[in-house]
Amino acid sequence: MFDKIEELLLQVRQFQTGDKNEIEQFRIVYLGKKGSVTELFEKFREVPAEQKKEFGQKINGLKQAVNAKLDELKAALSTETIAEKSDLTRPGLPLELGSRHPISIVRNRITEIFRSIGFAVADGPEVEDDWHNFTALNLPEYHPARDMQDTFFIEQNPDILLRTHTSSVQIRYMENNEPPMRILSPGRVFRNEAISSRSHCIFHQIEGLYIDKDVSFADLKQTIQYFTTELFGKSKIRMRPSYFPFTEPSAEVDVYWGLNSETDYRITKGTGWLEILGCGMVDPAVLKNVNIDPEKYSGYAFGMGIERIVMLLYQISDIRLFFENDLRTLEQFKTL
Ligand code: 2U9
Repeated sequence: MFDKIEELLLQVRQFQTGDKNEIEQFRIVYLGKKGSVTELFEKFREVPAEQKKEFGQKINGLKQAVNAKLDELKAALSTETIAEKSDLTRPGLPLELGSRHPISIVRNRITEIFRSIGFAVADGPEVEDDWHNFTALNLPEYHPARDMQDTFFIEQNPDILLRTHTSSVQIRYMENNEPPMRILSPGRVFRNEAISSRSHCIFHQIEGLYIDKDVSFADLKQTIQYFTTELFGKSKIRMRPSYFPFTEPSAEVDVYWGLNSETDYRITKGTGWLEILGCGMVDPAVLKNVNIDPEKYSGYAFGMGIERIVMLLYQISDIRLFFENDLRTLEQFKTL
């Protein structure tokens, strides 16, 4: 009996194959229901008591040798098949090329236009305090923007909030720099508004600010006209009087889009004119708040919503598409 085990052990150790079926056959011959190792385990009962210990150790050793051989053969088999099936000289899978978000495409185009006439890009925090978002900008205590209805407050007394415009960036910049300055502040802003096809609680703005000696409304108008010509290829603009707490005088700017197509009629409501931004001369009270002498310096500022311009340029009818991150929408901007 012990000789038989030794013989089997030798056979197991010497067994070699690279064939999947033969490996399975090998397993059945030793460990199957009628396999030799299984049969030896069944004989254990008949073994005299004084030999039980040695016999037990031997058959366990044999079983381990079979399992070790099976592992060895299977491992060799899988490395062999990987090597056989792969052509290691083939190039890897191509990486899918992503695309810029339409908001980023248009933001970059706008910043490039202003960069070409000397504006630098300034950045600031999205979580702001009351001073930089409201008080320094001459927004009075009773202004509706200061209401819970319109602003997302994070803390109250002292008030910490999500900025409602990027004007706070310009306040920070003016506090830390000396005129002359020409800056552009693109960024995300937050307003507590109901979400619909044309309004969203998060959107993007670009604001511009120029402070120097003798800056006039004529400078503002020329700059805006240069901008609309570069961005839309349209140089006919008009300015309508308006009101903002931080500019005086203030104006809204319309671009003459024309009435050459049905789309032109639809988007301009039959007038040919499209409102694209707000602007004005920086209010002297704002300059005082950041320790710039309004007797010595003057400046202009303007602001626009990026979504509105993207929707115009690409004829997108629902603002929510910008925030859903649906690849079917975003992929359409791949080549832009
Ligand atoms: C400072 C002083 C003045 C920025 C300005 C506008 C007019 C304006 C709106 C356009 C659409 C906001 O996104 S929108 O809803 N903005 O009409 N913004 S003047 O004036 C400033 C900014 C900073 C220190």
